[in-house]
Amino acid sequence: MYAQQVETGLSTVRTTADMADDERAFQARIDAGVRIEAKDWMPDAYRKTLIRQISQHAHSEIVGQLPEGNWVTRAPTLKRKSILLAKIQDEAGHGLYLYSAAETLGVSRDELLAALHSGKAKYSSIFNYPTLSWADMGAIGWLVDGSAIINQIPLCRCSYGPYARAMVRVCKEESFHARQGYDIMLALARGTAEQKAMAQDALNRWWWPSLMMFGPSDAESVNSAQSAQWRIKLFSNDELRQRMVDQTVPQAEFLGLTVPDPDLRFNAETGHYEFGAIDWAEFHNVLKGNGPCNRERLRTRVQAWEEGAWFREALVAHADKHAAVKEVA
Ligand code: FAQ
Repeated sequence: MYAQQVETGLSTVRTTADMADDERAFQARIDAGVRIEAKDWMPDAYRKTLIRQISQHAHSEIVGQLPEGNWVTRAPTLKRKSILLAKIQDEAGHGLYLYSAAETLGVSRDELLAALHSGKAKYSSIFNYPTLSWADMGAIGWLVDGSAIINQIPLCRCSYGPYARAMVRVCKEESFHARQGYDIMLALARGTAEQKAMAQDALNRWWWPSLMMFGPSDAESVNSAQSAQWRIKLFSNDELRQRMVDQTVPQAEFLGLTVPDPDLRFNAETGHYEFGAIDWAEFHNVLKGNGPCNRERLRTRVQAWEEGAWFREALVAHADKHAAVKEVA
C-alpha cells in the first residue's frame, strides 16, 4: 500500500546492499521497531532529516500562534477568550517540546531560530493565511488542528524516541483544540443566518489550505520514501489527506455546511470520498514566501525576537551569577 505509493515518489532509498555495516545495523533496529535515542549512533542523513522536520514543526507551532492571536481581544465572550488563550499558550508549549527534541540532535535553538528568521527554514503553509472573522477560530481548531492530529498521531510511533514522546502530549492537547474549534462552528451554524454564513465563509477559505497541510502528492514528495524507510513517516501524504477528508466531510454535513468542492463525492465501493484537484501552484507560491501573510508573519517573529533580547540577556546574567555563587560556596 504505502510502499507502492512512495515508489512513484522522487526520492530513492538505499537498499541494505548499498549500506555500510553500521548503517545496516541501524536500519535493522528500525525495522525491528526499536526506538532510536539521542546518544545512539545514527546516519548523518537521518539526523539531518529529523532536524529539518522537527524544527519546521516547532516553527509551525510558534508561527501558528499568530493567526489566532489576532482574535484574543475580540473573542465574543469571556469563556471563549479564556479557551482561545489557553489554546494559543498550548501551541507555545508544543513549540518548546519540539525545539527541545531537535536540540537532542546536536543543533542549538539559536541556530534553529536564526534559520526561521532569515526565511531559510520552512513552517507550515497554513499559517500564511489571514484570520478575517471570529468563525476562523472555529475553522482553524476544527480543520487545522484536526489535520495536525491526523498527521501527528502516527508520529507518536515514529522511530526517534524524543520526537515520538513529545508527540504524545501534543496530540492530547490538539484534540482539545479541535474540539473547541468544532464547538465554535456548531454555535455559529446553529445561530442566526448571518452567523451561519460566517461559518460557511470560514470553511470556504480554510478547506483547501488545510488539505495542503499534508504536503505535496506522493508522486511529488521528495522526502517521503527515505522517511518511510526510517519510520519517520508511517503513512504517506496522500493517505493522511484522504483520512482527513473522510473524517471531516460528515462533520461538515452535521453542521449543515457545504464543503467548497463541486467534485466531492462518496465512492461506496472504496468507502472513501473522492475530491477535486488541489491548486498546487498556490501551495508552491506560499512555500516560496508569497502567501497572503508570509511577510507579516516573519516580521512579527523577528520583531518579537529582537524585543525579547533584554530578557534573554537578563536570564543569562542571572544564570552566570548563580553559577559564580555556587562555585564560591
Ligand atoms: N507547509 O517531501 P515532502 C499544527 C515542504 S502543526 C510548508 O512531502 P516531508 C499545530 C517539506 O518541508 C503543523 N512546507 O516533505 C497547530 C519539503 O521541503 P524541504 C505542522 C511544506 O517533510 C495548529 C517539501 O515541501 N506539522 O498545525 C508543507 O516528508 C493550530 C516537500 O515535501 C508538522 O510539521 C507544508 N504544508 O513531509 C499550531 C508535522 N508540506 O523541507 C498552531 C510534521 C510539505 O525538503 C495552531 N511534519 N512541505 O525543504 C511532517 O509530517 C512532514 O514534514 C510533512 C511534509 C508531511 C509536513
